Amino acid sequence: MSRISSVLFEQAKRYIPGGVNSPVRAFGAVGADPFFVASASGSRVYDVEGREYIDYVASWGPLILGHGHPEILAALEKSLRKGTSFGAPTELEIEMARLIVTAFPAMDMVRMVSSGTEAAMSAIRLARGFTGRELIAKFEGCYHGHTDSLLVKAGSGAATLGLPGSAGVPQRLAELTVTIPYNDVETFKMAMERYGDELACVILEPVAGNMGVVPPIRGFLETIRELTRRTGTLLIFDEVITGFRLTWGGWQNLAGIEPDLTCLGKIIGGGLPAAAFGGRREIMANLAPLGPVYQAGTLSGNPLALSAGLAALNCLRANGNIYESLEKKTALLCRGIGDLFDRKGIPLSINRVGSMFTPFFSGNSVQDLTTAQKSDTARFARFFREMLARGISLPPSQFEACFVSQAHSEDDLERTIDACGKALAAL
Ligand code: KE4
Repeated sequence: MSRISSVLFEQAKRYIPGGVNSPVRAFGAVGADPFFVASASGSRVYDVEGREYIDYVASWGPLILGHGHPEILAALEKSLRKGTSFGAPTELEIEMARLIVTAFPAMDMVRMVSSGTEAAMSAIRLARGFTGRELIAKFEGCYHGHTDSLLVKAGSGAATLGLPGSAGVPQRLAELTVTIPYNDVETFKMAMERYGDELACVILEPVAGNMGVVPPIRGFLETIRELTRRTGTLLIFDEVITGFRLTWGGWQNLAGIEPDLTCLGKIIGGGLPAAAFGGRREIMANLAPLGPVYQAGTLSGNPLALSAGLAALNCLRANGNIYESLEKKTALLCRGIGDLFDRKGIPLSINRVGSMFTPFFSGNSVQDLTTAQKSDTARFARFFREMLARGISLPPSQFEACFVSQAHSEDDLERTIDACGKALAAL
């Protein structure tokens, strides 16, 4: 790592726990210290010593257009001149809400918040308020932000009442969350048999990104939709990553499944803090000030964040073939990487959906958290460090998603594949 980053990291650790404002940034999972970013543009990030990296973190998903997209910067400059925050309604909020409900037919109404955590936390509270039920269900390996009810891990056995997934989460609260293995249809059916009538909601990532990329197996989402409808349990799709990542709208549009509530984030903020949750009018009408479920936020619908988000979404909408282009670029990259691993005889299982992918250091197919955790994380860490040394910035964890953006050129992809070949030779 660069000397200046080392000095900055020591300084940061004096004032900020672990030196970072979000744990994964500390590079703990890859046995290195983080580089400090000075700037970014297009597909590149630059560290404080001027080193250049081709970036596949993309701020953990938001930057589908790349860093510093000119139309987003222009929108921000224009918005800045009018002020930064008012704590009062603006026309931008109507424009964003209208765009979202048009892109997501399952949503009649939407409420803006400032993070994916807030979106999921609020959706859970709304589901509990709407149904009058307390139990909720989530899937192991899915991450929905750090709200207590969702920082819960599986108890003993499948479809059990949860255990705290973090210190500070009360056992009694964790027991209100049922946890089920992802893609495990039979266990889900058993959970619905046992708890269905008590469940306020089932929440999941329709394409998981937080155990690494894990797509739903055939029939998994359909079964969840059918059984939750039968028991009056609300289905919440957490599309914070997948919203506008894989198509205009969400995975729900491609899967033809209508959840009752949807959480959004990342891309809709264009790199600034904006997120949202929305759903059917009869459910959303329970939110304050209309109804009894309280939810609020000082910077919810912030004009700067919405200016950036709307600029990003309008770029995506105007560029009809962007998703096809991202699909092709990411497929080319993953094929190139896969071929190198095959030639080297190193076990690799790449899961890819559209422009999000994870190279699992495993010879097995990865369909859930258990199979994901069988990956050779030590070897992934060495690969991460070798790639970083060759100017490629991957997410610093085996259990995250890499993202390709519109800004990644064919040359970037070729350079990444070339760096991968050299990194493997050094492993
Ligand atoms: P935030 O509160 O971090 O904005 O969003 C939480 C969240 C909710 N739902 C999904 C599907 C998410 O992926 C996230 C956050 N994603 C992580 C990375 N996978 C954010 C990175 C971090 O924690 O620093």
